[in-house]
Amino acid sequence: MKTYSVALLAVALMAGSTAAGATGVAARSQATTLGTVTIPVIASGYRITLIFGPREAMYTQAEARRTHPKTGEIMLRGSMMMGGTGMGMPNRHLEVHVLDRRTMRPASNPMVSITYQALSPMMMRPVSVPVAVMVGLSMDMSDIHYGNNVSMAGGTYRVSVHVNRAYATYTVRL
Ligand SMILES: [Cu+2]
Repeated sequence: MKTYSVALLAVALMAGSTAAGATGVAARSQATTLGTVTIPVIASGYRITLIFGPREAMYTQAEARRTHPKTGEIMLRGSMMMGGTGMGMPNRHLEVHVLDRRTMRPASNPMVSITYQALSPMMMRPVSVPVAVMVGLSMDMSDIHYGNNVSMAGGTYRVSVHVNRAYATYTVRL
């Protein structure tokens, strides 16, 4: 995804840990404009950046070779969320970039899982995001990231990201 605006006004960080021994970090975006949100946090040797933007077209490598799209993203693994019973059409793109904090280069082959949960206007159960591995069209491998299109109405959400044994929790107002 190309990020056109960083609309984050405030980020608060706090450290945490789980009984399992993973270490985590929480971040909060307090207000946003223009619908693009970028929140980086440092957790256990990783820089884990959550980005929300508008829905993206996502192509397999074969589709991209065949149709030469001009915008969107290439999927290296996984598949695009199409929406379906009980969940509206995807309206946003949720992606997570994972850098090795020491080298600030993409972590190699991290295990990434992502869930989100609406907190308001109505509390909902956590939903897990089918994680695809993507690179923006015309971007190089430094853009590699994890996530999918999602259907998320306006509201406040908690997004939890696990990267190997590290985790980060984000509170986002969309
Ligand atoms: Cu993406």
